[in-house]
Amino acid sequence: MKRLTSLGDLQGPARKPAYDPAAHGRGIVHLGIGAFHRAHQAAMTDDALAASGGDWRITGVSLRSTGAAEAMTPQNGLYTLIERGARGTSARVIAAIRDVIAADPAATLAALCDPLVRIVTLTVTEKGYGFDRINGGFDATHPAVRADLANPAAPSGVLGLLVAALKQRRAARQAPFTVLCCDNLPENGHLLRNGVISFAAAQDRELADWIAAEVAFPSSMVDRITPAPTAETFAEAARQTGCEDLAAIETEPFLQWVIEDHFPQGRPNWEAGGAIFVADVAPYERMKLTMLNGSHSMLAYAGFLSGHRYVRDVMGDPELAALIARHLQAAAAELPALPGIDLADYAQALEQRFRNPAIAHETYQIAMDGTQKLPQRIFQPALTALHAGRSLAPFAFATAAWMRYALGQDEAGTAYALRDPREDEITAALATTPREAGAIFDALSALPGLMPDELRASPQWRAAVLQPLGRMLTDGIRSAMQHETGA
Ligand code: CS2
Repeated sequence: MKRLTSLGDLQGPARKPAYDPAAHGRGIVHLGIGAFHRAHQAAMTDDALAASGGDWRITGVSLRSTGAAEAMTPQNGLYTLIERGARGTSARVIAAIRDVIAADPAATLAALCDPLVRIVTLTVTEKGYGFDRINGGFDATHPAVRADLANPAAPSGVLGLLVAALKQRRAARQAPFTVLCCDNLPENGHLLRNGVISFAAAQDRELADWIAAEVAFPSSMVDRITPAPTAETFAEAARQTGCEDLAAIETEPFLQWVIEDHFPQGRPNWEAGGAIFVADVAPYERMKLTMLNGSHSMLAYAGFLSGHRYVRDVMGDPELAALIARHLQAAAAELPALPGIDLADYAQALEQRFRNPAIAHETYQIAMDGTQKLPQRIFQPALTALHAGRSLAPFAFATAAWMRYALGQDEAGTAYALRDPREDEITAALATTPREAGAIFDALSALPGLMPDELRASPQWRAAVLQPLGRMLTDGIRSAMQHETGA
């Protein structure tokens, strides 16, 4: 079968872009060109190009791996986006990505310095930045941050590249780009702004002041459940396009992007793809992080330990489904009212999405990077529940499930990798710890910067986590879940 290389190759039902890609120049550099970007921002940019044109095609950057470039470069950036829902499957070919740079810091820096680039978007995952999440600013022990601090003229990490590019643009009297974070972090624009400014200040105070005055860092909330592609994804892409497509991605029909409208150098007409522009994204982000992502993390750990490979299987397990409903309700209770949003409806829509029978989303995929995810997903609402005197049980159960998961061995004794950037620290902390709930809680909650001090110091919280964790260790995850649900 012929490889997908141009829109003229397409044969089959997949929808084609409604514009001529060659007629549009580049305006965006995206750092972190994985499945999520291809299912989300690139699709919305494709809609914007079709509706309103503009020079907004994307240079995609993979900072370390070469897989995306190997798949996309021979295809001139084209790929099939497959949407799978309970009502069937549809596909479209996306042409918004102009080229891909892989593991090439010098080429990335050059792209960031192109005066035509007006926006830099990012999906590098929570661990990719090197933020100091407790004190703000950057974490000097993060490997990429450490390397770039030592050698700021030849950076390879996110903060180093952004600061070096802004420095060059300032020296050349070019306008800066707008920096748009699209990772699942609370107030992600502020976090990134603080990280970039403090990293710049470590080398050049004037540069830091210029960035503070001139560069926009809008926050954004992104949402689309996107599993890693499988052989079935590529087979479906071939049916849909008549071509071999090694960059194909599959995702759910749902798509949401809420963005602060602060783009001094202009932006694509992302509204055409359904983006919503608001003055303050923070409450939307909190809603999504604590309800969708919080219940996702809980179901990932408890589901994985119960032997469920996919989220849809978790939803078919009555005890887990009840725990998810309970978690969603508890998370909603910790949120401020959002005009126009009914949180009960939002919860119901999430359960529906998790149930999607056509999406094979692995619990093991969601379980990765727990130390980077739990603070905003679980500990933040746990802390507000503690302050308000509301039940801690749902958040404590999720934390216990993560702690049980962190032992790295399932109930049948099979070992698995945690796939967490702090895996070595976790393993070291647990190596000398007896298999007892209190000892495990103490060892893991002592990981620096993980659990807010106030929560860690609360005897009520400790007791709330120890109950289910103790049951998981002595009677197993099923019995702990039954106890929670009263089954
Ligand atoms: C998931 C998210 O892997 C995870 O941690 O919770 O990737 C989730 O699927 C997305 O945020 C949905 O928008």
